[in-house]
Amino acid sequence: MDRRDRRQREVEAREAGRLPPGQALTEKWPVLSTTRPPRFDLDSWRFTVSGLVERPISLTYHELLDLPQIETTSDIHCVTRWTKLDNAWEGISFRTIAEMVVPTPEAAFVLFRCMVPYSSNLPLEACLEEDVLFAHSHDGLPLLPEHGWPLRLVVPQLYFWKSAKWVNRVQFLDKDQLGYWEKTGYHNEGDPWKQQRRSLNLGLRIPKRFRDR
Ligand SMILES: Nc1nc2c(c(=O)[nH]1)N[C@H]1C(S)=C(S)[C@@H](COP(=O)(O)O)O[C@H]1N2
Ligand SMILES: [Mo]
Repeated sequence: MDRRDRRQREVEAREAGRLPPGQALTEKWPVLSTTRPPRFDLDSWRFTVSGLVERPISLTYHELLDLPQIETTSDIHCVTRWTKLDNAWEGISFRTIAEMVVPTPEAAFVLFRCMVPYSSNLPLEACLEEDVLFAHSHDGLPLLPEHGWPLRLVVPQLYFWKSAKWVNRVQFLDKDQLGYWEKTGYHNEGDPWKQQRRSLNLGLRIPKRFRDR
């Protein structure tokens, strides 16, 4: 695809209302990671869900793949201003996991932890959107290690930093606990359509009426 085609696609995406403000279209799939992919042994790898749930689980990769699988197609919006349309994901719906563990009535937030020092946080309600999943495949192929294999979270409605790669621990909580980027001042919500890129209320003393969260 040459540059004019790309421009044209971008114009079309914008007109179709698929490009959030401040975003540019990319055909490539950039890698954005604070670390290298982890080295690990898939046989001893476990996916654990704990915290405010009635039935905590610890699943092997095999057990995870035996759960009902879903396929979704969604767009990626990275806060560094690239958008990649029409990503076909395959994996396990967050809803499936939630049904297995049964969150207690107090559970209102979820913290996603990884095999590397990275985390992201979300309200439980946001996790229960239909197209939120733990993905192992993208466009029909297993994820590459740098894109999060063996398992990554995908939260299409929010900036992609929420979509933790190499996710292996999920904690249901009553109080919100900030993730890796949220702690450094990224917006806690991260809605690309509202350009919720950074939060104004960390580090700086900004009067409450000017804060965006
Ligand atoms: N474990 C982990 N997950 C992560 C990140 C990271 O550095 N480590 N980066 C986040 C950010 S900022 C983005 S934009 C996406 C990038 O995913 P990609 O490298 O597959 O494009 O992963 C998110 N999940
Ligand atoms: Mo990002």
